[in-house]
Amino acid sequence: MSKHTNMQRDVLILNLEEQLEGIAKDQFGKVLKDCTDREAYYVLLEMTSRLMDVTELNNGEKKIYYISMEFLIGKLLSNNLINLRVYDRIKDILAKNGKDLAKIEEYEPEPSLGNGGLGRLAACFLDSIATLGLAGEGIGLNYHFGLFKQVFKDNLQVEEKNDWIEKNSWLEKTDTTFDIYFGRKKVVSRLYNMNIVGYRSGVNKLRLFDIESIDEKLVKEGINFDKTKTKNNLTLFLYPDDSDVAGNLLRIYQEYFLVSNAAHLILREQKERQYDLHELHNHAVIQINDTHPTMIIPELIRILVEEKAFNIDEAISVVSKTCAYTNHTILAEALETWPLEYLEKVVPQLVPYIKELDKRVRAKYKSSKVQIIDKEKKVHMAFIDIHYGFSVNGVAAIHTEILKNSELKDFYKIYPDKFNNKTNGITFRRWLFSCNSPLTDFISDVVGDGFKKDATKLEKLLEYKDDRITLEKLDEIKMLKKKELAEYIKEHENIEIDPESIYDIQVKRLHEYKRQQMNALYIIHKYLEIKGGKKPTRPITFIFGAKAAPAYVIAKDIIHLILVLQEIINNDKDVNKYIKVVMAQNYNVSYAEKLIPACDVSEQISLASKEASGTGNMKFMLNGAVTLGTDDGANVEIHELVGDDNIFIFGASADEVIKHYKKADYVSKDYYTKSPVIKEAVDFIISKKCLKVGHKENLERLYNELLNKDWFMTLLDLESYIKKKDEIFEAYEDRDRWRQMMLVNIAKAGFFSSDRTIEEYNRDIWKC
Ligand code: 9GP
Repeated sequence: MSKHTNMQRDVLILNLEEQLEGIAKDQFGKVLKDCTDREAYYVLLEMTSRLMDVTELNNGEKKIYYISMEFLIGKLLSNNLINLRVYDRIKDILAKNGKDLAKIEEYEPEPSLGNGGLGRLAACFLDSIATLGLAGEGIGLNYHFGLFKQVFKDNLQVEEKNDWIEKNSWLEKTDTTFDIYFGRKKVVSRLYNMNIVGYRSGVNKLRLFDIESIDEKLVKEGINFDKTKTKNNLTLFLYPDDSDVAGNLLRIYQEYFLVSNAAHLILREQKERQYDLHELHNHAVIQINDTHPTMIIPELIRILVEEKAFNIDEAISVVSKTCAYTNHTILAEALETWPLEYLEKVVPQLVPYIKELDKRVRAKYKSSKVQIIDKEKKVHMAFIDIHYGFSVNGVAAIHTEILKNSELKDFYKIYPDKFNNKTNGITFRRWLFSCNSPLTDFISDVVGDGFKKDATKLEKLLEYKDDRITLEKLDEIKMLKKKELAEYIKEHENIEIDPESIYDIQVKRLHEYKRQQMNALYIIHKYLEIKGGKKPTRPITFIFGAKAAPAYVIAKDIIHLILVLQEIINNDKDVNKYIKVVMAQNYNVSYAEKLIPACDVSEQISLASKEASGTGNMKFMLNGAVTLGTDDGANVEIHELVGDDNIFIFGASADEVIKHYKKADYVSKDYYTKSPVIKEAVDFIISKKCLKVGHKENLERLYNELLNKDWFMTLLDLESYIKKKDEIFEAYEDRDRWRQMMLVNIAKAGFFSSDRTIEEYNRDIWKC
């Protein structure tokens, strides 16, 4: 950081109070004390922006461009204050003026730019890239209504538009516009910037592209709009319904809009810095986040050939050395394949280049399994990334092994050196310092501040594993967070929960492979046990948070079942003393920040082999929750780190599951018929009790799905899940052991800092 900027910052920080008063006076003609919380929020927004303006941009000869359809950044105020190192002082000044930062923050709208783990990971990465002082940018889209807002009506999920953009926000409108062509059709884009400030470091930018001709009025009811009006709808929603052709085409429009803007931006920057484009790979590295931005490869090649006088060999060579691909799932739904016909309709100018890339592969490799365009004329986007990128990485050790040995094994044979693993991580700035300041302060008191820069220093906590006072304090902090959550849930869901109960939490996207339905079946089992006279030792609160994709029918049926159970159980006087169910409405980052610090049991129960990594599992562990999970994704690494004594693992292994798929020998009905426990729980879904409060159509469909399809083998693991879950609840009663487990989980979480992950990306892939 230059001396000049340093000085400006120091002056601002020295006069924080004066500055805040000045802004309050200018904006609202009041002293800070008299401002409402909403006004105070705008004062802080302005103050933070000023501080960021005098923080130097991270700079370097080579820049990282992280292109992603999603950036689930969450609210930014607290995080920015933490990273700018003024959080405590601002809190004190506010307190002096009778204000509470937590209340003020409630007025910050949460940006709706992401869906789940993929987008949240991108946000953590931006934080870590900036923190490590690397020059790096996120490139994404500025969705006006983003991912839908979830409301529950009649025990069903209803989707509403999420109107999050305010006039006064972190978004800064720039003068940059580009002409983007879809064949001969032109649209004009506009660039918006958001500052991403690193912890004790410089600033980077998140670049968000919008369309000038957007028309919000297209959205009439809920989240419905005319999908064919591309000139006006491109940046309305993230993941608009793609269950029909128009929806598919719209996705392609969005993806091309994203990458064409990215290509323009990157090449413009190269020109401004007077770099030779033949050396692009020495000055830029493009990380392709899942297959959505894959078209950046043919698009860059096209521009280099058509506008920069490259020959095709040169263009392919330099682009291949610049682009790297991260795979975030083995599920087919995110390994996109587009009919060539659709690409011809939307981006005809790109098709000759895709065909050329395909032709070159065909000339070299005969196997039909590695061809970009298959016999049905479908374009396999991931295959473009693998053939024409220089790195392919998975996001947890087991996931990368599955890619190498199973899903992408034909590619691994061709390009063994391209494959590498980068186990995901989370930013501790948000998932500890900001969401759990009592725990952060306590850890600082015990082991010093070192862990704030080097997360592995958390291991020092292990020295206190037998220290009663430390363990009791951990428990006290957990209780404090559980009480805060109870108040929040009372206010937002109108459900009373008991902080003395065990909080068992499953929050993540709703998907059959994540098996929220298995958790629901356990709850039914418990309910029936209580009805039969077997009471749990201590009350349990089962908490869920999940959005289902609007067109994903079974996922919505699962939400329906959980809401039905919530109604039945919470209103049953014989039962609600012992168990309660909470389905949090509109689960998002802000809600996660309240749930995670309060959790006792972290549910990570995906069908082994299907969860690429998971990152919620890391956040829970860091906040002292104990994992109940399968040996899947990053759970495997958590298991290795904390050891058998500090985690509860159950269910079929990834190898067993993969064998079942290969042999196609899993029949869910066999498990149902053989086990009275399973039968009783599954039958309850269509019992009179459920049908009285729920909808026949939804409940019967779910029942039939479980019995006749059950693609993600819920019934295979249900009995071992019930057994392990009973065990973990029993373990909670041994308070000394539980507290030690909490401590070990926190102490071992350092590995999962996204600073470590980004260091590895930079060491092995980006080399900045
Ligand atoms: O489902 C994976 C999740 O396991 C992983 O943690 C996350 C970040 O790598 O990506 C998710 N994938 C997607 O959301 C879509 O591929």
